[in-house]
Amino acid sequence: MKTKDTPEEARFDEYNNAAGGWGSVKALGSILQQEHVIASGTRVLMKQNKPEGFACVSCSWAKPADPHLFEFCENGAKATAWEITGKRATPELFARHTVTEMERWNDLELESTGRVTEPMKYDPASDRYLPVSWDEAFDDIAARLRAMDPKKVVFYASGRASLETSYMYQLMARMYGTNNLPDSSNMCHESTSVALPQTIGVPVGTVRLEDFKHTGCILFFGHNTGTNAPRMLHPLEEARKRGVPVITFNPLRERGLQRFVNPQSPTEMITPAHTEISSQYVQIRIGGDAAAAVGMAKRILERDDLAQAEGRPRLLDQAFIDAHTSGMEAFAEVVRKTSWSEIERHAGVARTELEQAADTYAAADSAMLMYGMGVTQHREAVRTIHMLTNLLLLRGNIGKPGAGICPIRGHSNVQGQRTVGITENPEMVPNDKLRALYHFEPPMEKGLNTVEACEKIRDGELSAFFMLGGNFVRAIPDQGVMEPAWRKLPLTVQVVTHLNRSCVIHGKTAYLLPCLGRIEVDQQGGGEQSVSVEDSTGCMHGSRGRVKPASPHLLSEPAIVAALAKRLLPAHTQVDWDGWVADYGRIRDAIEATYPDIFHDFNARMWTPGGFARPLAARERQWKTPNGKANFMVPDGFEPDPDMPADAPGVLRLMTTRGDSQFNTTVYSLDDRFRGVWGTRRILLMNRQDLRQQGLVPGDFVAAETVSSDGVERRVDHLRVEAFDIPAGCVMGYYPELNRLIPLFHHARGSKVPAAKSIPIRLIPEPAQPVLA
Ligand SMILES: Nc1nc2c(c(=O)[nH]1)N[C@H]1C(S)=C(S)[C@@H](COP(=O)(O)OP(=O)(O)OC[C@H]3O[C@@H](n4cnc5c(=O)[nH]c(N)nc54)[C@H](O)[C@@H]3O)O[C@H]1N2
Ligand SMILES: Nc1nc2c(c(=O)[nH]1)N[C@H]1C(S)=C(S)[C@@H](COP(=O)(O)OP(=O)(O)OC[C@H]3O[C@@H](n4cnc5c(=O)[nH]c(N)nc54)[C@H](O)[C@@H]3O)O[C@H]1N2
Ligand SMILES: [Mo]
Repeated sequence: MKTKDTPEEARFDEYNNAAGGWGSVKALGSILQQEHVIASGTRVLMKQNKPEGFACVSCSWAKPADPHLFEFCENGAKATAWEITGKRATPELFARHTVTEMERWNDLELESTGRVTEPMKYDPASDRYLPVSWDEAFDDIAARLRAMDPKKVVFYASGRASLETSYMYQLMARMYGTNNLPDSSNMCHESTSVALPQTIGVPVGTVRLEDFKHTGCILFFGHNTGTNAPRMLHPLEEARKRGVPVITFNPLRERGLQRFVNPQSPTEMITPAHTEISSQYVQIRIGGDAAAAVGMAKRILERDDLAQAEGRPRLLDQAFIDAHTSGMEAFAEVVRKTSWSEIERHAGVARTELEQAADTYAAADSAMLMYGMGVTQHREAVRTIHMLTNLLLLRGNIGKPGAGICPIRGHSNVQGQRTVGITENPEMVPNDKLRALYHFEPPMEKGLNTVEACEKIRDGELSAFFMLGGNFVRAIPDQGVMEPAWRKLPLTVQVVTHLNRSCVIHGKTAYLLPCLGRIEVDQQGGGEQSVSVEDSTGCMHGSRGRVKPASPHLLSEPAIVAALAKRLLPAHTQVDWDGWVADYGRIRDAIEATYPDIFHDFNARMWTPGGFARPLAARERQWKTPNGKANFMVPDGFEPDPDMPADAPGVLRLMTTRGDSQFNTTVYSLDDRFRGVWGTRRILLMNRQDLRQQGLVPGDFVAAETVSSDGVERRVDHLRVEAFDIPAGCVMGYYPELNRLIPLFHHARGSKVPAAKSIPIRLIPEPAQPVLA
């Protein structure tokens, strides 16, 4: 496999096949081979997302009660192969390479070393990680943490760890004395967690899998489903086959949202048949979603006025609006006053396209709205989610079958981690319950979220950073500023499966604590243990590991948290950490005692086929907002980046997204099959007209430089430009390679999610290299 990224040798083609189909079967075979796990991998995959099996470690999409024989997708299978890989990052590997040497490896090269097998501690004298015993590691980490001010210690979680681990982790942090519990959600769907409680009174989506069977229309904003939640193509395909329109809003014509060949359907596999996933594709400009939603609302209001005047049935669900909502008149007034030319300018599409979308939407008795990072990772993401919700409220599309809002979450348990208390916000924590159950005073001061933690690290104000999974240093913005600051942290501790950039850019004292993955058998004193996760639709699932652990030295995540907690918190003996680890059922009892509404009869219900659903007030049309109503929100403008407008001459708007062969910072290969990019990630995909205006031709090399006012140079050199079907002024490139272009202050108003989808950049052509004979 090619691991060195040499864009000169890359290939580009128009990938003409549909998502799924034989292409995905072939890609699956090659990853099993690459990770040396063909036979075992195939057996293991049959247990993926099955009742009594394990919950996929890739995306968080719902797991149906009646799973397909292959209830996994190509990318879920890749994530499985990556976890059960035959490759090992052993102490011998660490002995062969200094950390400075490993710093020069790219993300793919680092993680391709395989599973970390033993706990390791950084040794400054030899510039190497050396093996350390678990006891020594825990004793030293606990002693160091005890000597620190808890307010200067951060406990990050990346979204994969189970409900059981996450509950223990937040409890340990709070007993220690801090709410510094940021998680990957701070870079992901935090905009949702801020916007939805204001509008409909719940922090999560309201759609369940069964709604796909009843819906009359699906609106799809800013998500690359074929790559990032491929199993969702199944319910989408079923809805399309019933004739349900799917209207997609995306600057890129993503392959999976156009055509899908079901790899599980024999007839589709042998004939060129496929399902057209999108009935209308609105190729919106980056950041144009709020304007598009307002345009659709404008059309609906105009047609509703006419219908009223002519005595025909209304388009608005006035009964719902009257009984359940507040703020409709103020919203309607702004919409009426907003001109079509302003809407067209911001959305970047013609009025007729938005009118067509609005008419289709208004013709359906029920509609669902799904969205991903194309919506949440913008300066004005919260405003956009407000506008999308308004669109649903106009027609009563919350709290009835086949309707609702569906933020498509990222990591396989990121929503669940929030549910059991991983949050920096003490207002979201059942502090009374914690007090009563564990007899301690939980900290009430707001903790640090991701951006705030970065600011403190940059300013040299933190003492330690503990990472429960993830690759924080690589996932955050502004590496040019953050990496040097990171190295000054007195202590970094990482619970990991694979070597990544955060292991080689480390604090002064640094530990790697290798853990079991979810797919591995977890044997404890009380026998084989299982864990649980929450999916994107608020359903909880049990998950049991199936594979022999990658190394006999690994500890489970609950065991790691317990071992540290016992040493860190000697005074709090009320928690039977050892008993919890011996039998995870007892951790679930504790979760149930803390959150009885959601988790009653947790142990009995965790294997319910399709999961058990958490109660969602908005689904019942109960609004847990301050005024007890669902709230229409009034837009305060449409400019996606008020303080960094990308309309100046020569300035382009860059989105940083995932390719088809990665899970976040874990890069499986250098190809992005659906976009026809082979063998490089050092690339910018551009509109032809922009290329011409910049005096560039496809295949040229440029440096990208961020346009910002703070005087800091942010630049990535040697990127190849290629022509692509993307709106003028917009550019696509890959995360995490381009993260150093995002200024830390460039984040969503209200939620502080880094605005990874809209970075104003300028291109600087590289002088052509003389060809040597
Ligand atoms: N295989 C795989 N699965 C994954 C992941 C992975 O890396 N690999 N990551 C997981 C995680 S943590 C997450 S959060 C999700 C991420 O899944 P996505 O939400 O799909 O995230 P991205 O890959 O960043 O793609 C963003 C999409 O939004 C579009 N977009 C960009 N800007 C705009 C805009 O302004 N408006 C609109 N309407 N669209 C826009 C892009 O063209 C792209 O289609 O996937 C999860 N699942
Ligand atoms: N520019 C840009 N930046 C982004 C984004 C973007 O779209 N564009 N997306 C943002 C989003 S949505 C997210 S969620 C973040 C992701 O940020 P993170 O969640 O911090 O990063 P990941 O890449 O998912 O973490 C990968 C690492 O997790 C570890 N790991 C894997 N499995 C396990 C396990 O079972 N247990 C433990 N303990 N560790 C494990 C492995 O060592 C692996 O190297 O990135 C954000 N950053
Ligand atoms: Mo995410």
